[in-house]
Amino acid sequence: MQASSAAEDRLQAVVLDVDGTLVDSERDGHRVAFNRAFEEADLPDRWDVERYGELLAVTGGKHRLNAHFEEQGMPDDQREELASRLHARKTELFIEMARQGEIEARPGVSELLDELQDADVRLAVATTGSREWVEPLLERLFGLERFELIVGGEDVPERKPDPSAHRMTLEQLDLPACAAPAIEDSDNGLRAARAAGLRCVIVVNDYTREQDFAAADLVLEGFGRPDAPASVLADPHELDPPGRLDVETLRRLAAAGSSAG
Ligand code: XBP
Ligand code: MG
Repeated sequence: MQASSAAEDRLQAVVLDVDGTLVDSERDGHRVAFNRAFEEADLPDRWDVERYGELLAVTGGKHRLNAHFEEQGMPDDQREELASRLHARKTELFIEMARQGEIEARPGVSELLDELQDADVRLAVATTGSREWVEPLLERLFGLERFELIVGGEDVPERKPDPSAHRMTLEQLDLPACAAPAIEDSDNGLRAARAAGLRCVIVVNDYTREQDFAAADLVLEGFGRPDAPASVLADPHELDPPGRLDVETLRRLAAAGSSAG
């Protein structure tokens, strides 16, 4: 076995986002479930792909509903109640979709998680989504036991871009930020991770491709697979990933993180 270098030893955990990162869940998952909840409640509202993209600036499903109804001028107490009710139903519908296999892992994610586990890198999740659906989804796609820790939207006082979820994750892992880079898909996720001091890899998706990722440590088009390499969109530390996000690249990032602060 190859002896590990000091730089390699610095990567101890990876802090993973769920929505948009491990799974492409927004457009064909949450959006669809929100629309079904509107329909069941006999409401005329429907979120098309573009409208939902605008609303993604608001993190957290209940807050997204509230923002939408606020735009319509609905009184506070009425929209709070409606948003809570619809969000609860949307969550049930999304769990059904997850259990039926309608929400898929992004290509290359399972391979990366396997590789991280084989390398004894700890896996943690820091998400703005509710653990109520996150857990059944992760169970179905990857097996829940892989993840040492899941910090969900209900566990923190503020949602991303606030750094609470990443801070809590680091505290519970009991690791310095340089040992645990984050993987995110959006500017909100990037801001949250960086504000908590974590290095951050961005894997873009159709909703986030045009966002500002100037503060990211690596920006990739996808996770990549040996037979389907992903383009590198930005690589300020010259990590030079081999067409996919792999453990070696994350090790180099952790080493770059500790020297660059
Ligand atoms: C994800 C979210 C979530 C989901 C829906 O943001 O904002 O709200 O859209 O989940 P991130 P809930 O990927 O940055 O964590 O309805 O459970 O909130
Ligand atoms: Mg996300």
